[in-house]
Amino acid sequence: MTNPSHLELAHRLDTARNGRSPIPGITDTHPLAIDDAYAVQDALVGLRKATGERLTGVKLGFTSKAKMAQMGVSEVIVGRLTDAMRIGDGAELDLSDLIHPRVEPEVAFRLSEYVDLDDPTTEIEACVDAVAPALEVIDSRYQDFRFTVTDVVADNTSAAAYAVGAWRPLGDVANKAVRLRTPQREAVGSTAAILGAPLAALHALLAICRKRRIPLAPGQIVLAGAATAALPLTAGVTACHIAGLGIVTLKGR
Ligand code: OOG
Repeated sequence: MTNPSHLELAHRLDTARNGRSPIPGITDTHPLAIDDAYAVQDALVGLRKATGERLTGVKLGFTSKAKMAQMGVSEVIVGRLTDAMRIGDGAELDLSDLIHPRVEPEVAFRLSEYVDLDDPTTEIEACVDAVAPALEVIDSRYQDFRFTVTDVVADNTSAAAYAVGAWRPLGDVANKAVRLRTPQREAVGSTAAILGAPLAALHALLAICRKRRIPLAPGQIVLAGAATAALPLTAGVTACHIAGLGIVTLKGR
């Protein structure tokens, strides 16, 4: 792709986020191949790193059938998390910094080991030491949350903010009840919605990080993808409860 460049598209998306002014989908006017979309995401994350932000982990998107159906897509995608997106358990999130935020209940994993992407025998579970309930706030930089898969990859998979509850040693997280409650609405589901089991999401992550050359380092976290469709994030307390893992909250204001 020669025109517009990856960096130019990254600037457009970053300006939309900073100015809280959503833009039309890139693919409304230009074709965008998946490799180019990840190159735009790299450039966008590079712009954030240039302002001093540090990478804190990765997130998967479209790991649940409900999400795929909600957004009309069918492939798992990966985005990057930074320290500027992290909010404490129970902490406030200023909604006026966001365009049209939505929230999702997720399972978070903590990496304790460097993940060797080039070693075919790498077992990603062995690189994870803890698990926690999490809330992910997504905020598409596209008008009306309308995008194609490649648009949303370029937009760092709509990543905006996240909160993680108390970590527990990695145990069985398959088939656990999940409840997301916002001040107005509730969504219930199961961790089975995450590619059948959250550990399957880790395998999908390894495959996609190998392909996209995204390093995974100790201390980083992995958001394994939503267990239900996303709900609008509004003022007040929003909570995600996962059976066996506990609760995490944030307060929109
Ligand atoms: C893309 C992000 C989706 C998930 O968990 O499926 C996502 C979006 O819907 O804006 O994070």
